[in-house]
Amino acid sequence: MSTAAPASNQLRMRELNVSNHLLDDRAALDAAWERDGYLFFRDVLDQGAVARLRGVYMSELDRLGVVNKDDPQALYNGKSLDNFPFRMEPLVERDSWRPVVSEPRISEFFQRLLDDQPFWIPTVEYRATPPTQERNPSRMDYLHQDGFYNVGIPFRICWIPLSVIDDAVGGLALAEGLHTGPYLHDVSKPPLFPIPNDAVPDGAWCRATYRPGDVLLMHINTPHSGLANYSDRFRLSMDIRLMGASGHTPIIGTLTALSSSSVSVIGDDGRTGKFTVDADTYCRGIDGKKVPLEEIPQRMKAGDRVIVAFVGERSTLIRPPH
Ligand SMILES: O=C(O)CCC(=O)C(=O)O
Ligand SMILES: [Fe+2]
Repeated sequence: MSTAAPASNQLRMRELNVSNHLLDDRAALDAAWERDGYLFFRDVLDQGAVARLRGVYMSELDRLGVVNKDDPQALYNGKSLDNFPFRMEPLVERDSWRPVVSEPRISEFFQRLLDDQPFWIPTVEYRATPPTQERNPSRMDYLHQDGFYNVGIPFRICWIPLSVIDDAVGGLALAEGLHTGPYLHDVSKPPLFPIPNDAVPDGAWCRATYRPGDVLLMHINTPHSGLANYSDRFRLSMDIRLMGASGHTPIIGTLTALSSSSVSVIGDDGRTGKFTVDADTYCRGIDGKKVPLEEIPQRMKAGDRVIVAFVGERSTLIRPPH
């Protein structure tokens, strides 16, 4: 299968706006962000740092026997994926994101962009998406707004391609300018509240051919989805969440107590907190599903790693980092 052939009509999507020329112009960056709900930059992340992260993925894929480690294309060799760790758990366990964001040139870029120290939310997905034979008309993996499942953390999604992600490989598609309205998620359909298929007008969809060094920042409420991989290679990307350290950052640390009415946490940065829990607190498991209030105490326990977002005395979100 060639990645040069048009993969699907679906991909007659508009190109993302590129914002490199706006860097260092705070007002212009803010205006583009407000208008589009994203900022896309080409070739701004240190190539060495991106290559090192890609190397971590490739070593893991090689260990799993599904690629040749030195293949710049990450071609899938067709070996069974029966035991494939679809959420790349080995990288999750090793916290593979930390060395990347600690690289001075990477950190400097985000500081320049935010005009603030970057505060990283360790909600990270390491995606090594294999090709699929399935052809479903929408080609969307899962249309969603991160904000719906992360109430009270004003983060930006930071989506980083680690390989060339063209039409065939798919990558990420987003709905431009749809971050300002009410949530598109159907609140009458617990526990995942899916967005109805027709909620996004066709003309709003945008994507690009992504390359190592590029980065896409999305507003927390920008509707988006991964696109199924119709190529013959793995699609490699990492997504992590980011905000300015001077913003209203959540507490990331260890749970010390949890009931259906309150949560206590001790943060890695030394902050502690006790917050009320109510039916609107989005307490979620790793699958994103909302846990009913009465089941909350059974789902997590003292000692678990946790992110707690809050407004005043009230917790808005309790979730495992991953
Ligand atoms: O990369 C994908 O497939 C989806 C990414 C995503 O949902 C995110 O970055 O929030
Ligand atoms: Fe997302």
